[in-house]
Amino acid sequence: MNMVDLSVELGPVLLANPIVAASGTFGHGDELAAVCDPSRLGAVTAKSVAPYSWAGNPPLRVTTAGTGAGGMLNSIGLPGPGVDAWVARDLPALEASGARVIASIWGRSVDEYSHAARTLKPVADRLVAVEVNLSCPNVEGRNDMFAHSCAATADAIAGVVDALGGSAPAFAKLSPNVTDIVSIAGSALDAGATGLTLVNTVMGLAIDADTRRPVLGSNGGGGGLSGPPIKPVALRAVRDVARAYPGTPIIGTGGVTRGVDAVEMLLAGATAVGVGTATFAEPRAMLRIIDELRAWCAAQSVHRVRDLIAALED
Ligand code: RRO
Repeated sequence: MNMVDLSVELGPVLLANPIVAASGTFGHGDELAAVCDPSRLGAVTAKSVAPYSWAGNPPLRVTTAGTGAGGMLNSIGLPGPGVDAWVARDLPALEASGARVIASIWGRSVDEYSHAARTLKPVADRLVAVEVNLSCPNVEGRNDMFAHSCAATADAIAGVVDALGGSAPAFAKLSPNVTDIVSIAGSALDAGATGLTLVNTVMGLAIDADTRRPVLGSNGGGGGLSGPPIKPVALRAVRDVARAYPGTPIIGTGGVTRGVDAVEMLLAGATAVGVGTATFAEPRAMLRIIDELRAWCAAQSVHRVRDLIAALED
């Protein structure tokens, strides 16, 4: 079993294995390190930070999706310490835990994205990548996220790429809540993104029939749906984008809870695989998924996991 080479090249960076903690599901720093050893993961994506500290949304922030079929709905609302504090406190803590780190930034304007990226530039050589979160569904009063439009996506990515000045690869995190994600992905790549994270959560609503009210506490109860119900949505987005832009580094994210889910994501064209909601139910889920991925490869005589990437047949 140890003969399986799990390493993947995510753009210019070699990861020991393809399993990456998805942003927002592993804290800002080393909060989960005691239960899930970050040094055993391909990389950890920190929760998104803005140029300033931000309180996030009022409770209730997280609920089951109410589908009877698994899934989670969140309206966390981007709470965070701000990028300066993240660099000073959380990045060193993550590094001390042995994590390979992907930073994640958000903003409410192109200037704010650029500002956050400029703050990361001096520490860029300590980062695998800078993920640009263009697709949070839970910003108060905003349904027009950057990732809903080619122009806004291109403007934000161009600002970040310029601010980073080639010091770190930029990954655009895109939304599945669009008519044509291939076009949005193309805009991000044309604007200088090295890679893509596909996908963020699907916009949803949970209703409590007894109280006749939304379950979540902000934005009229709207939230982001994640977990197994969105895996087919993520696979479709990854497959379509990978076929349109072959060779693009993609972190395929959405509903991965088992090793075989990771295999499917790689076959669809992902280079690495984000795991998020599974960690909420099972904090060590990513370690199990790595073991299951290795076992699946061994059983199938796949010696190098990278040979699965975009190997989906028609
Ligand atoms: O914090 C959140 O509410 C949040 C973010 Br930043 C995101 O990107 N996706 C999501 O479902 N929730």
